[in-house]
Amino acid sequence: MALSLPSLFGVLGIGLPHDASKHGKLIDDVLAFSHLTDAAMLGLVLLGIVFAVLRYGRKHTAIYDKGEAGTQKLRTVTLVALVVLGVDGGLLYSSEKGLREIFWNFAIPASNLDTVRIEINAHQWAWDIRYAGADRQFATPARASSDDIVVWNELWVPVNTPVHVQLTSTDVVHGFSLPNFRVKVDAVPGTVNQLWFEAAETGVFEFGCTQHCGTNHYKMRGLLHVLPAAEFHEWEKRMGRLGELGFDAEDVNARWGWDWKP
Ligand SMILES: [Cu+2]
Repeated sequence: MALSLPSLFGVLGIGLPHDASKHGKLIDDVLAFSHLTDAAMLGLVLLGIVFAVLRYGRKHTAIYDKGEAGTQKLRTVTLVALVVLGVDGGLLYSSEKGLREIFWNFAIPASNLDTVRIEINAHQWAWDIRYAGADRQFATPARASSDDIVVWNELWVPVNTPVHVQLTSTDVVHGFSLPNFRVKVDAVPGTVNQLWFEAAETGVFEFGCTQHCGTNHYKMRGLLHVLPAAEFHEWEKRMGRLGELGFDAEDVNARWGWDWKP
């Protein structure tokens, strides 16, 4: 393991969770920049205070300064303000760039034929998860689809493939969060929200609810399995067959999916 600040934090058990995603670095870089500039500004302010205390002590008499134009003090204050504006502007720019080009750019998963689409119905206190199966059609109250895969609190996705999630809630606001992939979005009753991510490595990762959604909020902990693509497709086929075995054309309540939102 290369010696870096994140790896050192990992050993100490502090800092961000391991980034297992293709684009998480964009978020981490913005955070690192923010923390470094915060630390630098804090350092400068502390240095100034320590210097003033040591240099002047109790002997110094306060001087009132109105900050007249052209004075050295005003120039210094203007320079500091410009640096702060520059840092904040840089942060705003890189955050917006990452969001618009990647995280909120749903044209990326939409234009990839391999993208795995998942619908999630959050409720107190579990995640109902639905995959469309081989026919790529989600079961809706208006349309039966016999091979949908429905699972609880566990997600399976292929590595190096976009995963596009649309989700809603049937009771209160829940928050769907995948810390290892640096994405999260709220599940809100009456509306469908979405996120997408791409796993860069296989493994098992946690996801959870980030809104305190009631007494048993803690139960909304789930596992995300990232599999090699071939293994994922095997899983998909096997689960699709299981879905067909349990399919009941009369059971409209089981068809809680919706037409995929473009
Ligand atoms: Cu919740």
